[in-house]
Amino acid sequence: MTGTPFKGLNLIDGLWRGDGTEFATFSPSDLDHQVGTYFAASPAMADEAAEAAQRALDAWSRSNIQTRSDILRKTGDILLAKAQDIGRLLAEEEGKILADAVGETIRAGQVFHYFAGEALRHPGASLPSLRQGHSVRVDYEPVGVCLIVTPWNFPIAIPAWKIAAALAFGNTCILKPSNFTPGCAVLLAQALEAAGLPPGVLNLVNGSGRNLVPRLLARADALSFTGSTSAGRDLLEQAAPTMTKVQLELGGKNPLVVLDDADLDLAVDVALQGTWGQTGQRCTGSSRLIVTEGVHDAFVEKLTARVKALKVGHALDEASQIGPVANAGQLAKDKEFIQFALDDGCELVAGGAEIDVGHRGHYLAPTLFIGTRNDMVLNREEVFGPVAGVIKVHDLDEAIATARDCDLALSSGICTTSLSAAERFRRRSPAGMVMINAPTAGIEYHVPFGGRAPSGYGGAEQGAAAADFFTELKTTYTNHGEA
Ligand code: UN1
Repeated sequence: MTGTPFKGLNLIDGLWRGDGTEFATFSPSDLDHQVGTYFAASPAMADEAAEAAQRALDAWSRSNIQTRSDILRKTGDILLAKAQDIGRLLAEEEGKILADAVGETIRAGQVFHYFAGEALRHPGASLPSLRQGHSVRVDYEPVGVCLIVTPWNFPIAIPAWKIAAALAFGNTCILKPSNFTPGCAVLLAQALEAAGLPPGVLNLVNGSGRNLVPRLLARADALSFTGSTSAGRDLLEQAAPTMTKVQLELGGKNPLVVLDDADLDLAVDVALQGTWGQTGQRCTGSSRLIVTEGVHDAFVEKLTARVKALKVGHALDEASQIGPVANAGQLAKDKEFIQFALDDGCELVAGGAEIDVGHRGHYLAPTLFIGTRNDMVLNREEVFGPVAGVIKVHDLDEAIATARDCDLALSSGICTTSLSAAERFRRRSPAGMVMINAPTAGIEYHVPFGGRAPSGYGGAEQGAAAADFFTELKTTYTNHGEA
């Protein structure tokens, strides 16, 4: 796994710039492997990026929708054509297994194709007026310069779904990706440029979020952010004085309920994928497995065997089912939660420690605790790693009460063969998304995605809902005088 590191520059006003302080990324699968070299933009460069986005806004916001659609479609074509190469860089830098990384790149390509269509279906309406000789029309105008701040866990899909939507509706963008995974953001910006996006419409700045984001935010008209709830709350406070439009996709502590009548094998599959898939590093991942007592022991037995059998390994090793934890900070956090669970007296039935897979990486065995209670730290806070606990309950009502007893409300799931139990759970779940006999993670781009506060704020992303955030309403009354 050697070779020359990928070199990713910043893109400001159509120029690829290698000034700024150099920094490197290393593969979490093999810490001796440097994946990329990047350049942390200076505050002055951030200002230049914001000014470029402001200058480009007038022409782009008035650009022909066919032009926008063509650029988005071509970007999608490029991402799909290069999915193997982009996926490989993603897998090396983030640590998710190659199949998932290629799949995520394909998803990003499809997102661009979807928004190529949305650019043409730009919303708007013309209505009769209550007054004779008048008419009313409702237009959806671009918001302006959109600051896009994205995390490391979906380094191409999340930038794609924010940027594709922003551009479709005539906004310009500044992208500030996670410092752990800037590679895909560079490749995405290159794809947009190759597809014909004019200079300044998308600007990319790498570097310290603490230094750059407040500066960029002060010059932006909107912020779309995906990350932790605490970082989101902080950004919301920063945006308050200027009342800058803010969209936040934040943490989850997603319950998966398994009832006595569930199809047991399906429930085990759903739990396994939703909880440990992508090393548990998804805000939509299941982390509280709430199981009714009739099926509890059988479920735990089957699930434990499957969790123990999961093959953890290098992201590029075809045999791997789960890659490493993405970075040292996240690994330390995962281990801290394992310790909290042990201190609370939970019973460890799988994993619980780092493992040696023959590379110097952040490898943590998929971890499962049983005998946990909903009021324990393990079940209160987002872990964002391959660590989860089972909570035993008596029946559906206790399962619903337990699922609801949580500050976060992103996704929730239930495994049952009872239509009425599923419907009862669906109605009572406070989460923005409910999955029935399906993992809590794994979302589709043509429908709204988002949680309710404090898991989300400012409206959903993707699907038809994307237009709500990336446009501003204007209602026009015309007295044309024609009776
Ligand atoms: C998915 O579940 O397919 O950061 C995507 C996250 C989410 C994306 C989840 N914003 O995990």
